[in-house]
Amino acid sequence: MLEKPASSIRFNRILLTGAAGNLGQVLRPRLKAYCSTLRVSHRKEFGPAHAGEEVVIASLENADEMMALLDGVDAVVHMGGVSTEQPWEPILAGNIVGMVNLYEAARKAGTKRIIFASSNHATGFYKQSETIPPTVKPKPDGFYGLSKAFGENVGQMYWDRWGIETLSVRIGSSFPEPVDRRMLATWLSYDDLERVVVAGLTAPIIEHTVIYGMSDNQTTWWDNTPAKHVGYRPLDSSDIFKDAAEAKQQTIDVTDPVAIYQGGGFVKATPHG
Ligand code: 15L
Repeated sequence: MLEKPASSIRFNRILLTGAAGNLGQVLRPRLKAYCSTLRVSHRKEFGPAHAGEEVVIASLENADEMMALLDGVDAVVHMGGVSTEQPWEPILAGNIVGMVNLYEAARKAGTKRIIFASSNHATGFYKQSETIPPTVKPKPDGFYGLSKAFGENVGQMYWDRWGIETLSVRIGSSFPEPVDRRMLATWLSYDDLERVVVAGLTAPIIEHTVIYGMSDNQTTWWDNTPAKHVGYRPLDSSDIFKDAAEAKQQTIDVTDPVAIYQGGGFVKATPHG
């Protein structure tokens, strides 16, 4: 958790979707410092509100529930939806229909800014031998990555047509520490996750910007230079975990697509039947 200046409150109400998910749970105690009220939502019951919070149960695919969820919301941190490769139906409901429902509700509620948890899997079929900027065309590595590329386009369209600003954060691997060699390149520490979200919430102008959610790792496949105007500067690095990660994974099959493409195991995931 980062130290906050006394004057860090900038919003009346922030909505955090997917508040009971892995990264939602990380952000929930951290976002409270930036708003008078933090509205936290999830599709199922997930316990009581903490001080300064409102709990709302809502499904992304239910347009009426999303309208009620966005009522009175100034800014959204959208961590909800499907976060792994899965069959098409849940991805269609949560990440395609749900994304449009979220933005339609935001438009009608007058919400001005959204931080969208996109994913590196929107560009998972670029090679690990490349270093790409966030401006490259998407190369999704499955239905999940495809839905994230769609989500980024939703953010673009709602900026161009309706003036809602979005920071699409192509999150790498946000875990307590990198657990394999791939994550030495893709790791995003929890403190840097907070930094990139807060940068997106507080930068004066975002329009629709795409950025990779990555720490300051020595090995990297992503060059965030085109998104420098967001003001995100990572302060953590995977380097201190390098020896441990390499010891855990002593050999690599360089002919395996998992080791060739940035998406790693997602490029071979087959939950599609
Ligand atoms: C993601 O988008 C997933 O949500 C997360 O669970 C990780 O697997 C991550 O990508 C990754 O690429 O490591």
